[in-house]
Amino acid sequence: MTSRHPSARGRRTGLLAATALVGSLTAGLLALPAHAATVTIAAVQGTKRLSPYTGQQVTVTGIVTAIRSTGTSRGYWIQDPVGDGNAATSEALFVYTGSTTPTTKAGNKVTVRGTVSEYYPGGSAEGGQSLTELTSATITSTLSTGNPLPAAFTLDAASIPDTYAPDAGGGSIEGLTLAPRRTRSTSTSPWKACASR
Ligand SMILES: [Ca+2]
Repeated sequence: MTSRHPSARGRRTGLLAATALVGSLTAGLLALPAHAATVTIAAVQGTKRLSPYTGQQVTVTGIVTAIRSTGTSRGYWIQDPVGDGNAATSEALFVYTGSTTPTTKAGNKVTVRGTVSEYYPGGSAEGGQSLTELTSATITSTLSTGNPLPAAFTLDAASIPDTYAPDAGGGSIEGLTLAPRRTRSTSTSPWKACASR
């Protein structure tokens, strides 16, 4: 005998199926990558040691200035030719591609989506400074090619804070007396570790 009204068991099965469907949809939505904020390279670099976007996916645009095509730390640099007028923020950013040779070329204006990461040569435990870079990156658009490269910036005593550019009277800093304020020991050379990356 059939009934026009679903049985209690049928209603329960339907509810379970609907619940499962909602659960699947929710899980699918949660699995989608977070929206990549479109920001400037200067914003990614920030004014402090670590990027305010560390761990987040961002989209940036810049002109490719150089390619590193050998080793296991390949990638390319992009630079904002305009900048934000703030000397405390870098206008360039390294896009890490691992062992994959970048296919883009210097002079290309590209839009890149990737995850902001802080890379510590030798590991964070070594105490060195990190390099802010993009990882797991994809060039989503090449806007133009053959762009002139941003002018080179000369690093000299006037462009570096005195703290980091001691005055050696015009000579080498090799002869200056060190004045360490704390001690630490290390068994691994960060340079060796960096070279072996
Ligand atoms: Ca800047």
